[in-house]
Amino acid sequence: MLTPRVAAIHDMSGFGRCSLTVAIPILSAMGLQCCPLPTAFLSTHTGGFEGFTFLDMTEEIPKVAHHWKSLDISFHAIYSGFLGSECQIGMVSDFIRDFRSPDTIVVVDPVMGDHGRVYQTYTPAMCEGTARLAAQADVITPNFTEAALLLHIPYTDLPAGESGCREIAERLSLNGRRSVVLTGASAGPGLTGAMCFDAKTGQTSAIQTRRVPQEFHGTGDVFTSVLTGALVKGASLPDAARQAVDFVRACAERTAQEALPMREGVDFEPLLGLLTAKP
Ligand code: PXL
Repeated sequence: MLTPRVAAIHDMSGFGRCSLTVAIPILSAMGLQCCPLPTAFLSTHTGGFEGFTFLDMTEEIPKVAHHWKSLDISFHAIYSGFLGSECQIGMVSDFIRDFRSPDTIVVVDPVMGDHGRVYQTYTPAMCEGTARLAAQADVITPNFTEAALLLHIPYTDLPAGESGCREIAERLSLNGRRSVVLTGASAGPGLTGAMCFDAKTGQTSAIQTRRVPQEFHGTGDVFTSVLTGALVKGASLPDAARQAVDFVRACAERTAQEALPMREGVDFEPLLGLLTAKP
């Protein structure tokens, strides 16, 4: 059987564990072929480091897409995340149009910010573009900051509690046409996880775990990489979210125990075996 392929369109940050340095090992550990299409090369990610380098790779994107098309390569999933410039968003949108087949799962992580703040390199025009790109997705995985931006409401006005999370996930579904996995969603005290609206079943479900009382950088990328891998392997949306929630929790627990600096991301490498074992 052909090992399923995932086109992963993200930046490559040399240090700090996020985007491609997370997606490649996780998808590989899950038995999938990750085909990276880097949007930019940075020395570190932008969350917590000063003076990072940023090599914009916008011009490479259509060239890579053209070459892949000439080779007639198809993908079981297209997974996009952090993008380097406004013009890249249109290119990713073209990539989805050109490479999507009826069986392709398109996962757009609408990366724009966290903790109520927009990332340093994301302009208002990029946030608008991200919302347009997300409209092409089968599945989106916003955190609360990104949900507020997509819904055009202030972060502090988001509805609260489990019913609030349900409402957010459902309101983001474009009238039930796309699946939504709202990350960092808590259904009660001491809990965290995801709230999933599944466009295939029309059901909304909370996937929860005990919260590790600390913040970590890059958990969104770990989460969406596992979710994408599990969906490609045929899991339902709630089952894929369960695998992602459990893996992020294991990583967070280990990173907290080791007392590692938040900006270095989660210490996931020693835990990759948890993913290889899954069917
Ligand atoms: O984890 C999202 C992300 C990806 N890539 C870069 C980032 C961030 C978040 O800060 O800075 C470069």
